[in-house]
Amino acid sequence: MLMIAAACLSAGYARAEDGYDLWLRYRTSVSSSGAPRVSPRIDTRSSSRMMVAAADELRRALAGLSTAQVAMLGPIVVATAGDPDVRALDLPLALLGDEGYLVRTVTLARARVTLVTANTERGALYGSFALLRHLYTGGDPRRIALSSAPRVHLRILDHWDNLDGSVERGYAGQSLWDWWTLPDYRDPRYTDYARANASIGINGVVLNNVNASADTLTARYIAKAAALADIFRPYGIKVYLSARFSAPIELGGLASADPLDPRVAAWWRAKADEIYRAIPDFGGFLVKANSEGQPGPRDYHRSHADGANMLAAAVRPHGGVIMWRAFVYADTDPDDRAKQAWTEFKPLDGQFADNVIVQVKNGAIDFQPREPFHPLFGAMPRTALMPEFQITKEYLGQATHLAYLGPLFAETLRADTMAHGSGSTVARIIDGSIEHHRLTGIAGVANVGRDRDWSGSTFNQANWYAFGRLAWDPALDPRAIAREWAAMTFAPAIAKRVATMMMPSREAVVDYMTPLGLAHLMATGHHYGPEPWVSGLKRPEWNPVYYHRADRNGIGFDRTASGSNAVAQYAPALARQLSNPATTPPSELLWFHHLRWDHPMPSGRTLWTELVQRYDAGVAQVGDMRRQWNGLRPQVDAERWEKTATFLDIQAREAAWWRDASIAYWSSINGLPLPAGTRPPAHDVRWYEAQRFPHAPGNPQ
Ligand code: BDP
Repeated sequence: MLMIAAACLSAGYARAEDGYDLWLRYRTSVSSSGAPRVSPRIDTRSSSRMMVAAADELRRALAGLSTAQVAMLGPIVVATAGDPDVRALDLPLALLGDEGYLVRTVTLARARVTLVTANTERGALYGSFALLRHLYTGGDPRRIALSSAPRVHLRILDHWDNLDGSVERGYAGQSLWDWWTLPDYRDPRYTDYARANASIGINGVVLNNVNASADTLTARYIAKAAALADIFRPYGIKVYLSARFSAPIELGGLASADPLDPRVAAWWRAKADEIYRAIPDFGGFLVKANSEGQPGPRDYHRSHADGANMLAAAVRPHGGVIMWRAFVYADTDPDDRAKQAWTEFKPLDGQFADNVIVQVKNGAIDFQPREPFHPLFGAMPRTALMPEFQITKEYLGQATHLAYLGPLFAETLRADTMAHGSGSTVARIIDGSIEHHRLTGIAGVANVGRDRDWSGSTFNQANWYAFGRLAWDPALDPRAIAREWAAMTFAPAIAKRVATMMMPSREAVVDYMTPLGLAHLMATGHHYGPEPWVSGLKRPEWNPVYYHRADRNGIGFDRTASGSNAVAQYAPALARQLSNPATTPPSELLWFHHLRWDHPMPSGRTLWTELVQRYDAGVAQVGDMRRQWNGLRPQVDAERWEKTATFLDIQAREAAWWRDASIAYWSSINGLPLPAGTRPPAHDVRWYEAQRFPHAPGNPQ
């Protein structure tokens, strides 16, 4: 027995890491233990729950630093702008707003201290986390000068969690919320979840699926939401709920949910009042209406603005907001799916109440590995818009594929809409700097579940992290974010190498799944694996063939004037560029154009040869990541290394599957020989077509 224990200890068992600690790991290397070494002096000058949370975090984190580092840091003072000592220092706090922070080495009462300050306690909490980030990414504890304020107000995680514990498009186990034992049992994980969010500046959480059950709005579930809100409050996080538009019928016994019916409006007002009695700082509602079978105002021939504004009036007296989704495509509308949200929403510009923010997916279809930015950005200058990203990787290999999404998020945020002259990037539209909206926001569909490592894999944690950091400041560099994350998640010494491995990973997925602007070729329903051949489903836009339009002569979706003319939804200068294959970025080519298989590419190759080459590049990149990960083995703890290595093996196998199935299918359509030197697919297309994956996760029926 003793011998076993000793063996476990020497093998590092006592320090086994399972990813639970996320980037709040508070160890400076793989081998440091995190055991308290020295008690630093922390003076928060307030005993509010928020300041207690900040002090707890500082204490916990400083315990992982060396005695020398803690000594260099000196005492830490956390105080808001009203504190007389802070006032005397005359610091530049004005521009920090109510969430920004300033962390500095200063002299207070003749002693050198590290001061964390802000206009509000929430800012001071964020400043405390910024200080820890500085220290755990290798920053100097002696001379600290950090300052930052978020550029976007609502930084929100959308959970697609159902009341039965399942998670739509969730690949990290059951819902984190144990609805059944709430509100009584307050799992300590809820607090750890809040800490993680606060550390990256997330200040709102939508608790339930956009395909919402009306039960969420019953007194029983409001009490459960209130318990979570209470746990999250000291971490600066507000709770929101997805609202089912027809709830007045289902819960209220009304005959209709017509937004212009005064009884309906009164029902929602009473419901909002009830929620705010239980959750005084409730954030508001997120609504998916008239989308994929959900009820909405269109059922009563009212507009999306009518629906949103009616709800907005209900939450307005309490300071709440309505996040109204623009993810609509009607089964009756035969037009290009990519055009439908713009067609429906653009005419409503200027009609939404000022506590409504329209939530627009990053691209016009659906969270694909790559999509051009959604044409609504820049097209509704009199409406507050917030982008919606999908952190959970429904279409990017789900839990097992390593795809760092920082570059995907940044690509959308940096895209130039040209709507207000060149340089009117999506980031500058949505942060209010161009269109001057008071209400600004960014949402990400969470990848968090009850798995021990929260996100299904260590590297999926990086996507949660990157989302928060970019929501705070959309101008941040995704590579710098990857390094920061890797330094804290593993160790500063390997951060650069880990980031180097992460950076091309999303492009690799694009290449082996949907290269050159292809989209939505995934299997039906669960979206796991390739099914570009599917053509028999009821609605045209459910079929991959709708998106790629491949035939003997060519491939791609003509969205120019000779096709659906979706390009015309972009600003004229951009539309002109996108109308011509020669001035369309090759990465978006087949999104906008239907081209012959022998279309000459800028590389000098034909389109067919280039396509095959992209598949090969994607597969090769995964092999490369796997090799790089091997090289990192000595510097990563065994448990996290092994799981990642195994997942990379799965990814390598599945990347080859995607490549082979796709090439087999395209060649069955175009009848062309494989480009010289190409490895033939392992099987013929019929073999791939016969594969079935019942019970694939994330697809609750
Ligand atoms: C798609 C998902 C579906 C969601 C829908 C949405 O496949 O499960 O309900 O988006 O965003 O990506 O509403």
